[in-house]
Parts: sequence; structure tokens; C-alpha cells
Amino acid sequence: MKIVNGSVNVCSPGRNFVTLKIETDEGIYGLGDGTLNGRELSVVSYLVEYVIPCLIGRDPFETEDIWQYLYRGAYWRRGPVTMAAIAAVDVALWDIKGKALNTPVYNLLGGKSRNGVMVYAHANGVDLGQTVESAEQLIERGYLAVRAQSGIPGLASAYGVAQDGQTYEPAQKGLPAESAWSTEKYLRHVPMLFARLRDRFGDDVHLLHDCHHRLTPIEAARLGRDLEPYRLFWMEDPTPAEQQEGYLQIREHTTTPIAVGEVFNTVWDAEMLIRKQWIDYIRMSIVHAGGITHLKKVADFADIYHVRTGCHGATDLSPVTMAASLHFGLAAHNFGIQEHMPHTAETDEVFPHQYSFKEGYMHPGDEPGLGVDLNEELAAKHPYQRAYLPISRKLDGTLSDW
Ligand code: GCO
Ligand code: MG
Repeated sequence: MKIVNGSVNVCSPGRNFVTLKIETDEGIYGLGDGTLNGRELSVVSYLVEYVIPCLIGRDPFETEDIWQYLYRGAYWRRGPVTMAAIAAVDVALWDIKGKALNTPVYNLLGGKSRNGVMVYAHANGVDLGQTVESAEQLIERGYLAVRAQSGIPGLASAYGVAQDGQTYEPAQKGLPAESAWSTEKYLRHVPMLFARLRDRFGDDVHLLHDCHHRLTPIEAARLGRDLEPYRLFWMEDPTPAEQQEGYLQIREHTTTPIAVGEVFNTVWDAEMLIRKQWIDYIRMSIVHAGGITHLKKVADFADIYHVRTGCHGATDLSPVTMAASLHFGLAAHNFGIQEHMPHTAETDEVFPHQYSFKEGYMHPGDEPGLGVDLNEELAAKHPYQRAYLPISRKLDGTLSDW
């Protein structure tokens, strides 16, 4: 079998998605996601101008060699644009392999290690009461794990919290929106949220929280300690991780489990975090970390150090990534949990898929390949619209981490 064509679809059924389609001389095609929220067209150009021409004539079964060719062969390694483009190719090739061998992708990754993939959903509200209510609705719908984010008194908006009863979606059209941030107000408020949630729902439900890289290590250490009575499943992205030793400081002070990695691109962003066992969950995603081929290596490396997976699964990761993550999560021995932020009905129509949710778990389905498709005609009705993630500033105007 040979690759005969590659094309990139950019559509915006509610938000932007970049999808690579690789076609073969046997009529089998595969799909890969290359969406990089707020910087989508840079991946399109990387794929169209540089990557696709190198794929024509290649054997799509050679996922390892093609991965190395695109990573080492470019000389310029790593970074979100490069790794999203490599991921798009890699995932499309795994999809082709599964279809050609007439088996779901999870069988190519070691087969089923469990019956389903536990997922967590997002509860949020402008205040504690609304957030508890939102969590209640999710628990009633069957979720066993809930991430909770709440508005903070004195701040007009907060990360992860929807405005005006809309569904939360961070990227916005127009130039980047700016919001005000106060670490002091946040640190005072969050423990109260989890006290309320534990009080209302008891000990069985898994509770998670995302700090979105906004704290210093010592602030995160304090938050981790303050949250210990509420037994979180994890505290996510407590501090930026370019300087990996910051996580040692957090680790030394708290037993609250730590998850990080949604902005990482290769194992080198997490090598020390994993090897020194400063984290409990590695949250790298298939789309932003070079595809299934690389994430499998990261997970196998992490397994040695008792670190489990917790793949990023926000709405800016397309249904193609969701499907790939579910195949991966079903097979990986050290799977931890998978994020599930359901897509809009429009997105689900553009990307018909086999995966499903039941009683807290998702399953990728048993169709050959990934079990996800792209309706190109429908996609054409939702043209690309430039959008940006917001910017955050401290109360005195200093730019801070959003
Ligand atoms: C998460 C994330 C997202 C990101 C978004 C950026 O844990 O789901 O933090 O909400 O902010 O994916 O594009
Ligand atoms: Mg996050």
C-alpha cells in the first residue's frame, strides 16, 4: 500500500479544527487532528508546504520510520506546531493501519486492558452554589469524576467558568480578551469549593481541579495542603513547568496528587518530572505530543515510575483526537483518567464517530481504525474564523499566565 494524497481540512463548527486526510492507492484513508487552539493555520502551512510532499509514495504501515523522518529529519525539533503536524500524520496512519487490518486501533496498541475509559467532566459556575449544582447534574448523568472550577468573589471572570449561562469555550473571535487575576483571592476561595462538594456528594465521587499554571510552586504547595482534607483525584497544572524542579517544591509539601502536561510536546518536557516522581499523572495529549507513536513511549516510560496518564481532552481537541485518546486509554496499562468536555452538536455532526459514554466510562467502539469520520460537505458550511485564547493580567496590570 502507498500514500497517494494528503489534504488538510479547516472548519469551524462552533470552534476551529484542523484535520489531515491521508489517502492510499488501495482506497483506504485515515484522519489525523492537527488543531492548535488560536494558532491553527501555522500547522496547516507546516503540513501543506513541508510534510505532505514527503509522504507521497510512502508505505503507511511505517509509522515509526515516518515519525522519525518528520522529527529528526526536519533538524528543527519539538514545539507545538511541529509536534501537532507530526501527530496529525501519525494518527492518520494508525487509522489506515486499523482499517487495512480490519481491527480497531486499540488492538494494535496491546489490546484492551480494561472494559472502558473513565472520564471526568467539567462542573463550573459563577459562585459556589452554581458550581455545586453543575456538579450535581454531571453526577446525575453518570460521571464518576468531576473537575470543579468556580467564579471568585472580586474577580469579573475566572478560568473554566462559563459566562451568561453559555457552555464554557475559552477561544474567542476578535483580538484576545483580557481578564483580571488575583492569586490571593483564588487561594482563599478554592478550598471552600471543595469543602462544599465533599459535604454535598460524600467520598465516592472523584474530584479534580485545574490551576491552569497560575501559581508559584510555594503557592501551589499551600493550595495542595489546604485541599488535602478533600482528597482530590488531582490538582492540575499548579505551576508552569518549563523549570521542572518547581514541582519538587510542591511535592515536598503536599500529598495532593499532581497532574501536568497539556502544553508539553515531547517526553523531554516531562523527563525529570516523571523520573523523579514529582507528578502522579502525565496529561500530554495525542495531538500536541506527536501522536500515538510518541505518547505510547511517554506512557511506557511513565509506567516505570508509577505515573499514570490523564490525557487532555478539551473541546479544542477534535473528535479525531478524542477517538485516538480512547483507543489509547483502553489499551495503556498505566491509564489514569481521560478528560471529557463534550463537543457541540454541530461538531459531532461534522465528525460522525463511534465512541460513546455510559455510566462514567467511554468506549471507542469496535470499528476498524479509529471509528471517526469527517463529513467534508458539512464541514464546508463552517468556514475558519480566527480566534484567540484570552490574556490574563494581575490587578496592577502585570501580564500573568492565563
Ligand atoms: C483543560 C485545559 C483547557 C485549555 C484549552 C486551551 O484542562 O481542559 O486547561 O481548558 O485551557 O484546551 O486551548
Ligand atoms: Mg488544563
